[in-house]
Amino acid sequence: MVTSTAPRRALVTGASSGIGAATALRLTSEGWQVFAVARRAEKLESLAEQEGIIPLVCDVTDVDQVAAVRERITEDGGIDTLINNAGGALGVDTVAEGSLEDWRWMFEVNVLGTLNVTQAFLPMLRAHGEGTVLNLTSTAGIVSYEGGGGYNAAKFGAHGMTGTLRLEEAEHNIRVIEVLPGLVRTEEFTTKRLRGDAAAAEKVYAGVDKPLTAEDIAEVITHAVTLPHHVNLDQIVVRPVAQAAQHKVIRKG
Ligand code: 8X3
Repeated sequence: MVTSTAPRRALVTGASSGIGAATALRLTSEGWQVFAVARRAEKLESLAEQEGIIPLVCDVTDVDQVAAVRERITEDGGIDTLINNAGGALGVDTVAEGSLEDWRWMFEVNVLGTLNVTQAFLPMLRAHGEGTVLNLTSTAGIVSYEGGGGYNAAKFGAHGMTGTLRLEEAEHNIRVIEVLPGLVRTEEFTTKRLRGDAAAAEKVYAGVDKPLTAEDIAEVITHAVTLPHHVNLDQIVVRPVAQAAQHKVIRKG
């Protein structure tokens, strides 16, 4: 049942840093109640200081842990919005040389983790009557690039799943939004992808005038999920002006 005057309530995955953390903070600043999910308890601690954020430690790929989170959130009044942000990239290897293990991890977190959390919360969102699912994919989910390898494959997978979900859930009045960021500079994404090589990570953004920030994406997400429920921004591709296309990045200096 829809109670339109009640504060909005969201679950944000991958909330311990980057886009997830920025989104949790931004939504609470707009009066939302946010359940912030991440694997790393210590990284969630600082978020928990913000009024309106309830931190929950959970690995999105673990069925039992996600079920426990759902129970906790059910007791606490449920959610109307699910933001599947958890994900990531490992490696920039060619397809010829990519590691099966890296690919498996990327499929686990980007595709199967999103599937697992979505399946757990769909009944709650259907019962609410005006549910929203927002999946953070990537421009890597619609454009292949050399070295994109497993990340391209995983994000194409998440992109495909998001489209299917939109078709299947419209009859339950669930809107499904996909946000596809391009070059976003966050504290962890590229460093993790490049296995801690900070100098190589720095080169990704070298000379780029204003790569996007986590806060930029949080603003886009907040806009999309606070529009009237019948308005569905199906797919939002967000790039910095300096990245006119995946292969065309303007660098100065
Ligand atoms: C991140 C965008 O260009 O690094 O999802 O693949 S890119």
